[in-house]
Parts: sequence; structure tokens; C-alpha cells
Amino acid sequence: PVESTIPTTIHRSERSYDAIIIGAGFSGLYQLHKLRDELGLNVRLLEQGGGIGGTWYWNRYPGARCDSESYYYCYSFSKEIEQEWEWTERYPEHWEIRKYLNFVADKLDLKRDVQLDTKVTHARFDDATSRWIVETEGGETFMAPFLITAVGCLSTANVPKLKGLETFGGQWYHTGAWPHEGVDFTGKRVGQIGTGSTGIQAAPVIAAAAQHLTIFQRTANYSVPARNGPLSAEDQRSVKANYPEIWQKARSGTNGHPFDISQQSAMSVSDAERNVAYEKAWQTGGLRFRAAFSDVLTNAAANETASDFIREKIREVVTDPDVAERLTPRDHGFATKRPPIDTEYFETFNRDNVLLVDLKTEPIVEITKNGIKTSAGEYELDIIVFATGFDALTGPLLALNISGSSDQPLSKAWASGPRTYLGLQTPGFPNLFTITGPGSPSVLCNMPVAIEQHVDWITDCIRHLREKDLARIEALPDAAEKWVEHVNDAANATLLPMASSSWYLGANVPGKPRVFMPYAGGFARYTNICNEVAGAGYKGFDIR
Ligand code: N01
Repeated sequence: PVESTIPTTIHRSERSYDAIIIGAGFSGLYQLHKLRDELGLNVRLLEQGGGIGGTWYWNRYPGARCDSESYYYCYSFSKEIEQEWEWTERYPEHWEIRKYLNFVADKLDLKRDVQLDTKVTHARFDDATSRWIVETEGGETFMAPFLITAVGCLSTANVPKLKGLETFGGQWYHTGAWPHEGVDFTGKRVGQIGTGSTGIQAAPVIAAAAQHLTIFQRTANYSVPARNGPLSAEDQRSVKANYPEIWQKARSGTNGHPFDISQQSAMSVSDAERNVAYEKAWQTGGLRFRAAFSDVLTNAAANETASDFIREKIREVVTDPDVAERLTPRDHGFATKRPPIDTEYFETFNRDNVLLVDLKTEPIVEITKNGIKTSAGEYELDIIVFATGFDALTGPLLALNISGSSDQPLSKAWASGPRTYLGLQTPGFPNLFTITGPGSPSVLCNMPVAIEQHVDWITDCIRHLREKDLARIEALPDAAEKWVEHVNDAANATLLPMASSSWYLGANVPGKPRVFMPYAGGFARYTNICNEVAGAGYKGFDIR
């Protein structure tokens, strides 16, 4: 079995810890290892799910696999783990990532300090004792001077509030909370809402299994072929022999991926040369398509060349020109929203059992007992799949009901958008660290690389405090103010804020403040800033 048993005996009397971590995905597990095994702290990791894996515990929808390549969607901190573990495919499927995280957790004996099925409902900083008091749905209370959230950026499912959903006579599922036993689509009429990275992965697999699939698309999306496939023994050997260079390259670039970004502007070459470069990148497949030219994400004209190349590919692949046109994105540039990668997504629309409904021309009016009713008519369905994304970045943190010094709620501190210093801390919330928090590279980076940098920084910071016999660290308002400004400037130096329906901006959740949340200034630059801050005695933080 993928998930091995975790001891359920908890020392119920022992409620005080040196640190509490929330979340048992890539972040939380590594943070536990560092604090417990390197600093010797007494740590409790609380996890809502019934197993470890974080996002990969929940996301088991058909076709769910990582868009980063397996050989670098993993930890780099242990040579032993790196050499022992074998990935089977270029892009790992969800079960293989869970298996990997279980392998790591068993190897490091982490599970004894992980408490599963434990949903945190409140976390409050007690000024009198300088401790975090964490409460759970089960009525337990935990205390520790340090609280570290490792709750991920895309873990709060966004199920749109559609009129009549409760009247639907069939089954409905959100991809981010997929039933562990799977869903049998055989003979079923399925409706899928959403064509982001998730929907684009799921649609071809659902179409192959279901009697019929209707895809409800609000915003047409670009996608590049993933070109997934098994890894050969030679691939494995070569990666394992080259890990030091791979990690060095991943950390020294803008996005934590170990591939080179072309130094050439898309505008500096002839149309023919440009097409050759895009075609080569298209054949290679995957997220590295963005790296075909240096300025795809910074120069609108350059971006348009990439967008046009993909639009042409859609027209080549999709046989019905009307369907091809409706699938062609025109309201945003390629990769200004997180670019999906796919296995036969556009080809899926050539199947006889697949129908595209364009919600821009016929919006959803309501969900009925029998299916989905748009302004043009009713589509009868047995199953509805919501591939409608997440309340990204801030959602998982706000869901914890955190209140800081003087009982200030995080929801109030972030009422007009997240305000952090380095994405690591928020003024008024002493000793609270947010791994891959808003204002850090997080989702614009290969996640494990971003996570390791944050965890290493937090660990060094806590070590520093303990060595100096200091009890409290808190981001200064001024430093956070300047950081938020810098995050905005970094975003505005790119084309990223221009995609008006992007979850980077919070635009997918009605009522959410429109603020560009991740740090777009580049991973290497960000790391240097964090190191400088620490090197200068934690400049911008109040430490006492
Ligand atoms: O979510 P999304 P996702 N009515 O928000 C539509 C990561 N990820 O789960 O664009 C109708 O991107 C919405 O339409 P619009 C990755 O970072 C990683 O696909 O807002 N439609 C959109 O089409 C990714 O970016 C991997 O107009 C509605 C879709 O639903 C992130 O997760 C795999 C709607 C949501 O797209 C999120 O991806 C998958 C409504 N009311 C995901 N509300 C791997 O690396 C929303 N939509 C494995």
C-alpha cells in the first residue's frame, strides 16, 4: 500500500511543544525534519487529511499529475533519498508523489510526530506568554512559541455558488477533494466546469471513460503538450549523476526549474527562425515552452508571437473550425495565467462523445435536478465535475482563523489583500511563519525548490533566536509595506497582472481583493534578498 500506517497514539497530556506545524505536504514534512532532527525541537505536525501528501492527498482526479518534471519535483536536501528513489515517468502521477512523500516520511521517521485527521479551527497568539494556542475541530488544544503554516497555496477548493446545486439529482465532485475510491464514469453523462490546468488534465481521461462529456468553458486557455512518457534506466542514471548541477541550475534561475531560459528576444529573430524555436519547444513539450525566448513574459509583442503560435496549433489539431475558434484564447496572453500542459486536450474535442459549451456566449443560469441550464438550454447530466480551482494563496491561511497580537484577526490585517514581509511573516503576528506565503515566489516557482528555501530560512531564524535566547520575532509594518510595494513592482515589470481572470490576482473568487499575490521578481533574486535580511541580523524584523 502507498500509505503506511501512522501510529495513532498521541501523548494526550503533552500539549506544549517548541513548534507546531500545520500541514503534511512537501513543506510541513521537511520543516518537521529540520526542526526536530537538526535543532532537536519538540514538534507536532497537525494534518487535516487522513494521510500525508498535502495537495497530493486530496487531488486524485482523473489525469492528476504534476506539471513539473519528476526528477526535480522532489527534495534536494538528502543525497541518499535522491539516489534511492526511482521516478517512473517524466511527470509523476498523484499516487506516485504520495508514494514518494511516504517513502521520505518513513525514511526520516517523521510519522511519529504527525497527527492526522486533525483540522485546525483556530490559532491565536497569546501576548502574555508569547505562545501560539492552536485549537482543532476535535476539541484539542496545542501550544508552542512558534507556529509554522505549511498549508500550501492551492488547497482551499473553490466551488462556485451556483443556484440550484443542492437540487442536482446526480453526483458532483470538486477535483481538489476527489473521492479516494475514484469515480466510475462508465455509461455516464458528465459535465465538467473549468478549463484550467486541472480541467485540461482531467477532460481527456474523463472523455475516454464516460458515455459523454460536456465541457463548460468560461475562459479559453492555452496549453502545450506535456509529452509525458516512461523514464528509461539511462534517464534515471543521468539524472542521478547530475543532481548537483541540476539543483544548482534550479536555484540560480527565476522559477526553480533546472532549464535554461533563452537569452534571445522573440523580436530579435525572423518569423521563420522564431517558428523553428517555438516548434522545437512544442515538440519538447512542458512548461519550458515559456523559455523559448527571453521576453515571452515581459514584452507584449513577444508574448503575442507565442500566443499566436499556440492559436495556430489549436486550429491545426481541432477539426471543427467553430470549436477551434471557441477554444482559442484571445483575452489574455500565453502564460499570463498559469499555463497548463496537457496530454491530448485539444484532440479530445475531435471525439464524438465530447461537446464544448462556451459560457461566454451562454452563461450558466442554474443547476437543475437533471443537469446544467445555460441561457441557451439545459444539458442533462449524471455527474458534474467542478474543475473550478482554488481560493489561492490566502484562502488556506484565512481558513485557519488566525489571530495575532492584541487578538487581531488575519482576515482584518489582509482585508485589502495580503501584506507580508518576504511572504514569511505578517506584522502583528509574532513567531508565525508562512511557508510559501503570499509575497514569496511560491506558485511562480517549482514548488519543492521554493519550499526548501523557505524552510531552511525559517529553521536558521529559529536557530538564531534560540542561540541568542530571544523569544519573539515579528515583521515590522514598514518593512512589510515596502515589501508589498516591491511585490507589486516586480509583478508590474511582467505581463502577469494583465490576465484579468487569473487566480494569481484573486480574480477567480468573487469578492476577493484584486492584488497580485506571488513574488514575480525571480527565485534567485528572492533568495538573495532573504539571505541579506538574515545576514543583516534579520533586518526589518523586531526581535526580542
Ligand atoms: O484552477 P484554475 P485549476 N463558472 O483556477 C473556471 C495548479 N495545478 O484547478 O478562467 C464557470 O486555474 C475558470 O474559468 P476562468 C496550477 O498552478 C497544478 O485548473 O476563471 N467556470 C477556469 O477555467 C493551476 O494553475 C497541477 O474564467 C468557472 C477553471 O474553472 C492551479 O493549480 C495540476 C467558474 C479554474 O481554473 C489551479 O488550477 C492542476 C464559474 N463560476 C493544477 N469558476 C499540476 O502541476 C471557475 N471557473 C499537477
